[in-house]
This record gives sequence, C-alpha cells and structure tokens, in this order.
Amino acid sequence: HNVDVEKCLEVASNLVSEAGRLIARNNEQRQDFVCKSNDIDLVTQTDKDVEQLLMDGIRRHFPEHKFIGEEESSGAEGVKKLTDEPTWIIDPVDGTMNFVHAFPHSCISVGLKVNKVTELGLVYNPILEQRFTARRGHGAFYNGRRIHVSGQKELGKALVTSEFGTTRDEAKMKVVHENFEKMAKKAHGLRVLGSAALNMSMVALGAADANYEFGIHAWDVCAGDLIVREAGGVVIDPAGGEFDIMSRRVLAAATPELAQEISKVLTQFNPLPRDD
Ligand code: LIP
Repeated sequence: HNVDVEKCLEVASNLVSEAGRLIARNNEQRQDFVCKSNDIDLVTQTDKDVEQLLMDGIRRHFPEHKFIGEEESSGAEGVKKLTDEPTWIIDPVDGTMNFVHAFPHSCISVGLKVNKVTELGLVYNPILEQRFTARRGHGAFYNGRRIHVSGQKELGKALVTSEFGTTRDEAKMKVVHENFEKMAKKAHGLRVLGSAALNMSMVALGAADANYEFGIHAWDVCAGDLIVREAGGVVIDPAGGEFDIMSRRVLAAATPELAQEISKVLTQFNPLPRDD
C-alpha cells in the first residue's frame, strides 16, 4: 500500500486542532460520564464526538482507509483486526479520568499504520497546547521543535512514569502496587500523569526517562511508540522482548540499557483479552 504520509500528517494535524477545541472548551468544567467496563473506565460525550470528528474528517480525504478507534471498539463488534491496509488507530481522549475531573492532562492520540508499520504519530494536549508529532524516519517534534530522549541508562537516576490503570481487578492491582513499591525503592522518582500517551511523550521529550504499563490498548500507545523511537528511545515488551501493540503491555525508555534493567525488576502481568 502506497500512502502519502506527509499529506496524512497534514490532514491529521488540522483535524486534531479542530477536535482539540472540543476538549479544551469542555475541560473548563467537570464532565458527565458513563462507565464502560467498570466504575473507573469512563467515557464522555466528548470522547464520542472527537472520535466521530476525526474519523469523518479522515474519511473525506482517504475514503479507503481503515480505523481502530477506542470508542468504536467498545461496541458490539469489539476491536477490529489490524490488516495491511492503511489503518488509523485513534484514542479521542486519552486520560478520560483527568478530563472528567477537569485535571488539564488529557490528549488526542492518533497513529497511522500501513502494512502494519506505524508511519506517523500525533499526541495533542489541547488544554496545555502540547503537540507531539513523529513521522517514521523523520524524527520527533514538540510544538514543532525537534526532541530527543534523555539518554539515561540507570534506573537509580531515572524518573519513571506508569499508571494505576482502568480496572480494580485484584490480581492486576496487586501487580501494579508491587511494581510501584519496587520503583519507589529503585528509581529516582515515580510519576502517574493519568494518560498513557502523554507518559510516553514525556519520555520522548527527555522529561521522563521511562514509562511502563500493563493493560494499555493499541490506541493508547500507537502514536507514543513512534514518537519515543523517533526521539531516539526504545519501546519493548515489559518482559524484555519485542513490543507487540496488541499485547496490552508496554515499556518505553530513553535507552536499551534502562529498558532492560526495568524489565528485570518488574513483576510481570498478562492482561486478557488481547486487542486481537
Ligand atoms: C487510559 C489512560 C490511563 C491508562 C489506561 C488507559 P483512556 O486511557 O489514560 O492512564 O492507565 O491504561 O489507557 O481510557 O483515558 O483513553
């Protein structure tokens, strides 16, 4: 499949600017929400409106392109299968819990895969006007400025990000707490920002040194993965192997050394079902 990635990035950039206004405007006050899989897995009307706006806008330019969107995936059909077709992987509001509370740390996350390879990534927090972009082979950018990871190699000097996740499942929570305890002892610092995509973008920016999470979905990490790698970082499976975007597991780090050190420290967890 041949795709004009430059054109795709331009279209996506304009659409997220437009959709971002919905988020920024609605973040001025706390939002009504509906629970999805449980009482801490949330969706708002803005999540649905933003996803619709992005998909309609992309379809107008690229009618043959496919989509895997967070809100669409929670419907009866479930997560669509990833094929070689150009596929946009979209989280309309990553950090919905933050958005519901008007905590100004939510973003739109958009990735485009062609032949299953991520060609572009865009993470945009319209409230604080933070825009992270990457094109495969062309570097990563923050508000138009080229960015690089920190280069940190040691966990003892690393600022690490992770999340509590969106389930209160006991086995999962036990692993989350165990890992937080380990990071509190071994890392320089630990931060929980409330958005997987923004956590990863902070690694790309060199502001954080690593991010890991069990339980994320493809739409949380598709863009962030490319942005981190184009900033010179690594993205692997938390157990140390190759990153698998459908496995719901991610470990991003400034260096391979740091990634491997963290993978050896982490208690592992295998969230089910996978995204495919
Ligand atoms: C969520 C993230 C949250 C993370 C979850 C999920 P949503 O996305 O914001 O921080 O722990 O795994 O990815 O549901 O807000 O789009």
